[in-house]
Amino acid sequence: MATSAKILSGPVTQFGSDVRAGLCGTGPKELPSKYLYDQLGSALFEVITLLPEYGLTRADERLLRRHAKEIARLVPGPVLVSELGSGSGRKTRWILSALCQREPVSYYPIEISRAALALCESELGDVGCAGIVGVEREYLDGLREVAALRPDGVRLLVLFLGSTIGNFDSGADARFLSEVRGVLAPGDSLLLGADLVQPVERMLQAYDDPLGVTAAFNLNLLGRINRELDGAFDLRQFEHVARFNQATCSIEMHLRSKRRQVVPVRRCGFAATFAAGETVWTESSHKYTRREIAKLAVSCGFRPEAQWVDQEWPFAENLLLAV
Ligand code: AVJ
Repeated sequence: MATSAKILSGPVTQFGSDVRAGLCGTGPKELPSKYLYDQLGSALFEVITLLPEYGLTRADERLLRRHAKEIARLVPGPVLVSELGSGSGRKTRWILSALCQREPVSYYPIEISRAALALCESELGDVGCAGIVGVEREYLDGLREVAALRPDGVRLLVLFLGSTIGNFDSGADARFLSEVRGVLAPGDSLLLGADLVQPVERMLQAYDDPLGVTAAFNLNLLGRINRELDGAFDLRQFEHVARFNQATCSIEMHLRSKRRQVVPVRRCGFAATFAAGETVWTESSHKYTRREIAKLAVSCGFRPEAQWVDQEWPFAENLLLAV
């Protein structure tokens, strides 16, 4: 390569090595969806939650608002609340305020995105009786740290909202929930939000909106590689693709190369080659059935205590008790 003299291998970050692994092999290219959420990506996701075609987040919030009191009643105190992925904190407000009616609550959002943690802390700062401690870690590492802080006699309530569980590959959702269960003690609980199957056209619209916000959210991953790893992606040479994978019952997002191109990622010291039409898989969003969630929970050491489903958008909130 002519430019090889300019290529420097900087410090290898996890992001850098994941990007290299995802773009360099001979098989299908992929990038982990967790990297969609830098500051710009988190802001774009917030806009997605406002799209008429994307009802998921609003359904999640409606359920939490409507059933917060009941949820609080089903989770006897005192509790320490931790959340896997803080999101903006808007949905969590309802649960925290309901629990706070009873006694002061400590809240530990766990998030690898510092931008998301900051949003959440400012959003929830005024929920008077909740002490907020952001934990900048991968989910399980963070949860282990939080569990170690639990005072005697205090139960853990873990929130895993927004159907982030759907982003794990099939099988990986169960492995992840089992690991979460392994950190918990009997009597602790997990509040799990999961998006449900609906007609394919409606699911596709939610991930390929006419305003192009989801396309921007997806393409921003290449922009992030440019910014953080000194990549040379021309975002106009890629397009957003959303498709439904029948076999895994998930909506997949891909980025498709419009032409053959070779793209240096200078900080990682490699260049990725794309054939015309080649795709990079960036996210899977599995859609569940109600029974599937209950079965999954049981197989991972939880007892389903309650399930609430939204009337307008098929989304299920599940209260699971660690047994
Ligand atoms: C926040 C992971 C639940 O999978 O629906 C939204 C992310 N991706 N539009 C989802 C997302 C494209 C979202 N989750």
